[in-house]
Amino acid sequence: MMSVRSIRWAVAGVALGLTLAACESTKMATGNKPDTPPGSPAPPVSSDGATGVAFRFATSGDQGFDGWRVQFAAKADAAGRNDAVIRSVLDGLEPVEQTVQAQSFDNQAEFVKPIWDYAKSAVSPPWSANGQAKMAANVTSFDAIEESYPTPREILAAIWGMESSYGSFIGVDDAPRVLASQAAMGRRKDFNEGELMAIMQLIENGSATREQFRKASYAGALGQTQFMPSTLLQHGRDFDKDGHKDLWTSSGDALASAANYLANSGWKQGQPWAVEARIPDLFDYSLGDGRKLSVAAWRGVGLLPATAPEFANSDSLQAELFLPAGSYGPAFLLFDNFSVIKKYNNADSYALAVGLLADRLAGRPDLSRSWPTNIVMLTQQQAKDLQAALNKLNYSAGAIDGIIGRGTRGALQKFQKDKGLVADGFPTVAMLDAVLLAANDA
Ligand SMILES: [Ca+2]
Repeated sequence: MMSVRSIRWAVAGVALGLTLAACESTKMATGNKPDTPPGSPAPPVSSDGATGVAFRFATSGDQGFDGWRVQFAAKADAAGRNDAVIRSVLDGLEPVEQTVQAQSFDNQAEFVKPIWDYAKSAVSPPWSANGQAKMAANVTSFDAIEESYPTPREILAAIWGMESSYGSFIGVDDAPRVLASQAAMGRRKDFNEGELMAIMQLIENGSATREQFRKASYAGALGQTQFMPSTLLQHGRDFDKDGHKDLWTSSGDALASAANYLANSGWKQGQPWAVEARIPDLFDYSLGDGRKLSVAAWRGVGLLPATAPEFANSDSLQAELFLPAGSYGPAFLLFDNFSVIKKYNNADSYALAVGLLADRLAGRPDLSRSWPTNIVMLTQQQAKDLQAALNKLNYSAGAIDGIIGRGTRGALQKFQKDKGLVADGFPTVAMLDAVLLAANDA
């Protein structure tokens, strides 16, 4: 299954625009109901909500949507949201045509393309050069943000680049409309309603205006760092101190908000996200099964930093061996900060692209090994066939969902090890054939 976070990649020319839904269900704080303006008549009493305001909206032409909207307005009212804000967010909304919205979600490609395709796009020379120019142009902001937050500027700049082409592409959808459409359809209803509540709170507390929410991704992600509304509410910063958390037009606010979010997600200052590793001949690739060992232990089995002077400043740091292309491409020791990037967006492909772009932006050497160009990736159906066959052979690949995650890779590694093959867990077509053959004989 897709995680609750979702991303969309759009590669067009040199521009790699990515919109992110850095979204997490958030328990909404239900503050005190703002006072009724002086001179207003007492609200009518009914069972609709705390103040008993009956919400009426012009019909959207969709009965199901209209019904959901009235109910949700009452819910927001009961949760203490301001009546005028509730109206401003929900009035005039029409549901997004579902085939259109479903297509947008289906087009999220991170599980279809090979993981390194994103990394290759992200670190292309024009893309990196653009990022370095943007870092130079915003050096004062980056200096100040690095004073206050643990995350280095190149990571923030890489996220900025991935999310919005360094602030140049921030989306054209109305966040309330896309979130309401999902909620009304019953898709992740609690999550989408929570995001709508967060929008109302952000408008109430002056962080942002209703108009700003009209510039969002198809998933409701906002501004230059593509925060979901609840993320903005929880982690947003008013860096330029103008009273607003403006992710749309203030790159300082956007970058400081990203820095604060990563800090709150546990970024460890001074630690790398990953370091490329050189694998010795005759290596047991099954060590790349997600286990964490100390840097000293990885050295003990023969790993060396490929281009960096050291893996990390401490041999006792724990790291995981990551083999995105199995034995056919670069290998990495991943540190805890890789998981922190994934809290922004829970896809290995995303975190890898951010990390590699950050390395380029910081002027670190390019990878010592290139990504494979001649490997045919499995289709989703083939991936399902692989999972089913591994399960039949009792290797426990997990759910048959066509997504090659760690479960499938781990199961394939066990199969490879038992057959005396290079146990890199990498699902080539030849490997699929070998597993299918074994499953047929079983
Ligand atoms: Ca501001």
